[in-house]
Amino acid sequence: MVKKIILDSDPGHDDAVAILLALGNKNIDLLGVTTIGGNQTLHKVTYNALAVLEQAHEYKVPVAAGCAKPLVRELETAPGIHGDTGLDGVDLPKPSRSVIDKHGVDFIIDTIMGNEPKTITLVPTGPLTNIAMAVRKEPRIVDRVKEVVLMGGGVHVGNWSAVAEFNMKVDPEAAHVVFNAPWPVTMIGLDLTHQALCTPARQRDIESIGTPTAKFVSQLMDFFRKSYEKNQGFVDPPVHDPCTVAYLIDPSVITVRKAPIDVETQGTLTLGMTVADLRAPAPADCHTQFGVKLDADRFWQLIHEAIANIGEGMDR
Ligand code: PIR
Ligand code: CA
Repeated sequence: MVKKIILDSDPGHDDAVAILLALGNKNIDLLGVTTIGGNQTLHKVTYNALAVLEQAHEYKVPVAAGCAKPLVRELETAPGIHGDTGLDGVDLPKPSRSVIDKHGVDFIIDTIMGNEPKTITLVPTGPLTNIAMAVRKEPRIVDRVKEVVLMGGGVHVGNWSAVAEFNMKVDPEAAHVVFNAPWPVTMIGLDLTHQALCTPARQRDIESIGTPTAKFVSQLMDFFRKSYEKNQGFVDPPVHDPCTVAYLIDPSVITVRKAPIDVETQGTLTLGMTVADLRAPAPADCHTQFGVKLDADRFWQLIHEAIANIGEGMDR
């Protein structure tokens, strides 16, 4: 079954791979890309989203710019990971088109309200500001979406503090709104995405496709590898964001566990921590779950197939 999704992202090396996976898989209907200040400023990540689509010769999927800053706090970007542009280290084509004339938050609301109930999946791969704003502006979207599958958080593991993941730490108040709205939320957190490691063998396999898009992904991974070695002490970089899309293409790629999850907004040491209550069993009305185990071979197979499908540019 084809799933209609909105990607809400802050490209970002791994966000770029998530966009390509969504574009290159026939079971995903990418209705639009909304952007959010995160890895870099809104202006830069919006340019990057357009450039990644341009790279894939995709000129129709609308791109709508969302919020430049978190709900309450100042924006903290991640230049140490993604560079000054947010997509350092790759040859980006200059976008031939611009964003649509609608705010990202309104694009999210109008798309959900304008489609049949329970047919749209939200896929946030950056800070949750746009999603929280949409919930506050049009609360009916909570009942109307199919589900939210987000990259962020982790069960008691962090990358931006000892216990907080970047997307949650940048806008903890927005994350609090999203996790506490009673829609189905699947958290693809660090404990899951740290299993999505781009080893040299995985990268060679992608390069073997031999197309411009394959080369582009390999350049993305070269830069991401260096960042992760320098800043996080990893040998191979974890490719976080496409895990969300992979789960939607084939749920068997990720084993999930139900548990109540909330977000810390007050803690001095724990700000932005996603707190999962692992006391079993999860209550009957539990609407949150998190990714536990990744089938890495299947994940990289999906990435490979999507890149191969894009080819020299897709016929769409
Ligand atoms: C931020 C990211 C990745 C690595 C670090 N160290 C910081 C970005 C990715 O785009 C992903 O969405 C999420 N935020 C992982 O924390
Ligand atoms: Ca991201």
